[in-house]
Amino acid sequence: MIAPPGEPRRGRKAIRGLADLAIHGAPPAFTDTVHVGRPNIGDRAAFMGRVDAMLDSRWLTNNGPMVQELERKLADYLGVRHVVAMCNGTIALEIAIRALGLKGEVILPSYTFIATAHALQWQEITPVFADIDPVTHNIDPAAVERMITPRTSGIIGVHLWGRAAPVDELAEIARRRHLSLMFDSAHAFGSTYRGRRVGAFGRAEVFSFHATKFFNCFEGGAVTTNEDDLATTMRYMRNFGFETYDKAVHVGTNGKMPEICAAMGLTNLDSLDAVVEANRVNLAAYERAFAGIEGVSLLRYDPREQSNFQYVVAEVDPGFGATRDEIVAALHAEGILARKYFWPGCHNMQPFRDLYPHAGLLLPNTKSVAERVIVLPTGTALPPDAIEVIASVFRVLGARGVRP
Ligand code: T4K
Repeated sequence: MIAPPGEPRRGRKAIRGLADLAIHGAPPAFTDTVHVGRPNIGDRAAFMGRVDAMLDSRWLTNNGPMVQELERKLADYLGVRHVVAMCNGTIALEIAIRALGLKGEVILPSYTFIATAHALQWQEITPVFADIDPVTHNIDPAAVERMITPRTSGIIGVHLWGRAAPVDELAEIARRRHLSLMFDSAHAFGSTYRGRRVGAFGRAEVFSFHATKFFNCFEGGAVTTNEDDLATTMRYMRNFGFETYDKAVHVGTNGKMPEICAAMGLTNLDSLDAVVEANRVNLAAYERAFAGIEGVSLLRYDPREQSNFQYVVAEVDPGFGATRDEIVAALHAEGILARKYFWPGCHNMQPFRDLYPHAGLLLPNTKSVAERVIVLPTGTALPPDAIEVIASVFRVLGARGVRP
């Protein structure tokens, strides 16, 4: 359990004015850097036991027993027929996109991690960026509808920050316009939409189990689906297209999850509840610490839904005493590596910036949200007094600005 924040730890400086800030020459609050993506690590002895069993068995990869056990447990947990484990979320996206037969143009938000867009462009499919809802930060169904052309083959919804995308509205558009709908669910492991766990929506959903994710397998990912044939195709595709020895039936790649990653996943699955609880306690502490700071709001999670709370997202109003970038610079100077996810939006990064130079004209909400978000550290490795230090940086900058 993570202790609630209190006064800075003995020896940790208090930040009461500009002179206390590291950007003005004071010593940093943290010499051991505090990261947004610090991995959550389950029971080490249990993990080591699994590694010993794996080494004894001399079965290290290629759909081994631990991968199969992980797939079964994940299918159970997510309430979906098939979980196809992969080596990472990006390859899982690529395989799902190919197995669904997407081509031409596919609509997705620009406000997402760049892997969502790369997975399309890698296969020479045009990513068409639709704007987001400025409140939820998720793709706006009305914007999706506006971007459909005769070349559109599908929609990728992203459950950003672990809050479900507008699943029903997207499904209705996909049905009416004869498009395939899939989800990038990299952030949403354990989250619910209308009480049902994310994982069985659309034709397929894609998870990332990267080290920085709330549930991690070192590196890893999975595609989930209720479609039997699709699952079979993806199983072949992740193994060079092989159906059996000496018989390839599809174009394929190497998307296999190794046993050591599944061992980590099985171990971390056992401490999932404790990690969610730590994130929930951290978020409540952030909410208390930021309560009196005008001009900064923390993203809210719908209390009717389950969430993993793995992202603490602060939004800085334009009228705040310091800009978003000044705050980030001040936090970095204190040894707190807050992040500007997902600035500046995929459409402003290469190759998309050169390929689709006018994409930004239809993305006003993406621009304004990307310019005001700061993602703050959470998770089981967060030092207990970090939240109060972070809030005091915001408080001082909000009241005084950055310049003395
Ligand atoms: N779709 C979406 C919506 C995604 O967010 C992602 C991944 C994907 C698809 C693709 O899934 P994968 O192919 O990755 O499975 C990080 C992660 O690398 C990336 O997985 C994640 N999204 C994205 C949101 O964040 P970066 O560029 O921020 O940097 P990274 O991974 O170097 O580290 C972030 C912070 O975590 C750093 O301050 C260092 C710290 N860290 C990192 C690692 C790996 C640790 O403290 N320990 C560690 O072991 O991308």
